[in-house]
Amino acid sequence: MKSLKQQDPAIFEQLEKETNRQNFNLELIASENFASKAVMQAAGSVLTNKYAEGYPGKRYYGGCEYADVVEDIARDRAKKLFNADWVNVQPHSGATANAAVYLAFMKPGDTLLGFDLSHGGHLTHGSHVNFSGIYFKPEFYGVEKETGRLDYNKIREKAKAVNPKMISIGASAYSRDYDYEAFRSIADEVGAFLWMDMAHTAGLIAVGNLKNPLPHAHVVTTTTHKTLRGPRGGMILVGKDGENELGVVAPKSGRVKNWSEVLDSAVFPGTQGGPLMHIIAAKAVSYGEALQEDFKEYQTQVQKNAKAMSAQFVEMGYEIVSGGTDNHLILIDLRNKGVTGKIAEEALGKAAITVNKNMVPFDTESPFVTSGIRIGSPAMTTRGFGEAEFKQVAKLVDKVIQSPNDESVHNSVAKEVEALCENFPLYDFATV
Ligand code: DSN
Repeated sequence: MKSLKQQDPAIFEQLEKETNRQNFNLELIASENFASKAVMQAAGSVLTNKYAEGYPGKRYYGGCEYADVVEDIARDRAKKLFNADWVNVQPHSGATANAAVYLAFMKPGDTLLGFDLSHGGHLTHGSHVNFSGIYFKPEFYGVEKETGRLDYNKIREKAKAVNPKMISIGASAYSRDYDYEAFRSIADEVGAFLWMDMAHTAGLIAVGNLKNPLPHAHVVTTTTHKTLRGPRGGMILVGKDGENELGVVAPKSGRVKNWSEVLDSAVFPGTQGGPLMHIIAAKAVSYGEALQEDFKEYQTQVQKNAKAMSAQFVEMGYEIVSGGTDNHLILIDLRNKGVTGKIAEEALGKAAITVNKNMVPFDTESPFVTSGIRIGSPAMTTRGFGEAEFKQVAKLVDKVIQSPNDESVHNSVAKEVEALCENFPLYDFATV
């Protein structure tokens, strides 16, 4: 068989360019990371050819004996990582994991109470442009203007006022940990399902550096490629399986179903067909990596780096939403610097620094412009950056933000970025 380079030089060329971009840019997007070669080898393996609809031991196709072992290993490792009774590793992404949760627990028109997207929440938690806001009735809680943090008394009041069927926790731009016990008591008070989407912080939770939501939430979803550093994908977990006390019943018999039964059937056949077995293999590899000692060291460094960068920005007069960070990201309100998120993102891109523009709470700009940028430490920590490098990163970002239209600044910062990246080599291949 021909190699990719021989078969399709046009695509291979772009992959080589992308490798070069990843090697020589400062990757500061909080939701991105660099997967290991072993994870990528599994993702690029022969399992891409295999249909395996169903679950281990109960498939709709022959020839699944090796796929079964792979999926069982992935499930067992994930259970161990998060102290879960049950997991489903088949969701193709975080959004499809979340779709399965809606199918399991909500009927069209039911009310969801979620973290406001414009305050740091997520598209699939009730945004009006997403199925979650189209088929269900979204209500939102958000952070306080003065503190940039959640106020649990206000969330309780809101829940009592709107009587949601489900309450969601989890965000893409919230730098603080959550009080899951408070959320659970709110959910119990109004008789709602409690769902935590830990996509951003799963890696930090796995090693015990942030609180584990599994003992408190009825269901937990995650992506696998952010702080968890696996392949692009999703997963659903349940802390304690058994009969669901909120009474989801089997359609024909009327029997109360276990949490695992409700969710397994919501993934397949509810929202997905054949699982991506090559990605499940890669998930298994990444969970194996996450169970090693050095993953705890990595996550601890991710947090130290985010804190060091945050402190450096504060020293330079930047406003960090909520004043700092407990996790892997910071959200910077740029209004006192006189640039929008859009201008900052574009100027930083010209200087080989990749960030994303982001709404800040109570933003006056549109989502296409925004007043902020979100910066994360997971990817560059994987490359070996420590606190000293992250302080330097903050200074480079500042140089560009001070002169967003100055090409000579873009070029000189890009040179500094290149030198920094050369000291922390990443990939020496475009394909595995
Ligand atoms: N789009 C992801 C992020 O950047 O946070 C969340 O799905």
